Amino acid sequence: MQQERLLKVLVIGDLGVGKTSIIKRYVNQVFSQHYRATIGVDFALKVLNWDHQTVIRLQLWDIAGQERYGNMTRVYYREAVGALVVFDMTRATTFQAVLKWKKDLDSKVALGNGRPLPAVLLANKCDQQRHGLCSKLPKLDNFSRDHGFVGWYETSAKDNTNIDAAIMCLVENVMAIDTEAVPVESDPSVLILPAFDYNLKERSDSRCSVCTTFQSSRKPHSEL
Ligand SMILES: Nc1nc2c(ncn2[C@@H]2O[C@H](COP(=O)(O)OP(=O)(O)OP(=O)(O)O)[C@@H](O)[C@H]2O)c(=O)[nH]1
Ligand SMILES: [Mg+2]
Repeated sequence: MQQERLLKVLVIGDLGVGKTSIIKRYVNQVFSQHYRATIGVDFALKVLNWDHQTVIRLQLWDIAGQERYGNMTRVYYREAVGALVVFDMTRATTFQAVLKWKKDLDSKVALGNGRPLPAVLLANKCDQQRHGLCSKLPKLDNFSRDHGFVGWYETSAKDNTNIDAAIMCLVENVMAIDTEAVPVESDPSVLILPAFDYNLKERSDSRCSVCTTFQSSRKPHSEL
């Protein structure tokens, strides 16, 4: 029987680095030189026949790079399972912002097992090799490994270079993660109960980590 999986993937990075263009290239096979800043967030869907048993509904969240939407990212990131972090090879400031975006991501969302979301780094606009800092950019192998990216690619939404490869790399990493690792945002208002160990029933004084704040009115587990 076929199963369907919905994967929410974030596309983040500074203003004008090409996030919308990458998504449009990937989903609609089009590119436009015309720049219109994304307002807040936009969405796109791509259906992938992953294998004989699995259809993936890849939901791409195109997050605006403009600073003014920064305080919304916690909401946008919720329940995401992976991210593309994009910078513009022709603008050094957008590369410097990569770590800011990665930090924002890791501080606001994690997988169910607490691990960071798999993220792939995209050095976009590689068709502009002769402009800006492109030629000065070191190979990003060490950088991406040191900062917890699962991989990195030079991409061009304009020339359709490595867009598919980068997204496939991300999806493969997401799919490789244990299916038990249901993504949840680390929300302090959500109480996650540990598995109950019946062998501990006799030890009425033993403290379970989630109960310590309720010590005064604590009931035995059997009454919960
Ligand atoms: N040469 C070249 N231009 C690109 C490429 N990708 C995007 N652009 C151009 O860069 C500009 C910005 O692209 P967008 O995709 O709108 O950038 P964005 O990251 O979505 O920007 P915000 O929505 O403001 O965060 C547009 O003029 C695009 O045509 C690329 O690979 N090569
Ligand atoms: Mg955009």
